[in-house]
Amino acid sequence: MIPTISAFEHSPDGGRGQARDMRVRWALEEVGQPYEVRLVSFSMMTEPAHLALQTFGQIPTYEEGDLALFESGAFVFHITEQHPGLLPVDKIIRARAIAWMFAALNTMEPPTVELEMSRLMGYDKTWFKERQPMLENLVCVRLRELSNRLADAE
Ligand SMILES: N[C@@H](CCC(=O)N[C@@H](CS)C(=O)NCC(=O)O)C(=O)O
Repeated sequence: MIPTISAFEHSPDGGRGQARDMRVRWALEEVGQPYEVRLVSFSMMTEPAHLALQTFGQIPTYEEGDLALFESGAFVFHITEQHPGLLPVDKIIRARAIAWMFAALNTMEPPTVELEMSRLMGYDKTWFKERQPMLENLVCVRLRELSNRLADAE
């Protein structure tokens, strides 16, 4: 069954189809699974047909036969369960790999998205100059912690 994902027709940064759908495309391509992409406009994202697939009116969405999912992390996890090779088989190592998936989504992504959204949407606001260094610092702290962990693991 060929899955279909949705992506931005035009993203706020002027891109096309290159937002949180990227991680899903990456996982599908790693396992050699062909897929289709439905590009949606911001107005299409508010329509009932899209809201039935994504409660919050966002992209990406994932459809595969009778299965419709939202949350890109859930798509990637689903893909790992359908195809060997992305997650380790050993239970302990697999659990650790899943913890890193959550770390990417819950710990690394929020500050980086916050920083980028502030740059995109807040550059003309009065708070921008004060807030930006705080957001940059938080991203740097997280990246340093990650880099230290990787260095320890080598
Ligand atoms: N946690 C969701 C986040 C989805 C999300 O924030 N999508 C963005 C594009 S990457 C979006 O649709 N933004 C438009 C909006 O929120 O109205 C996921 O990972 O799927």
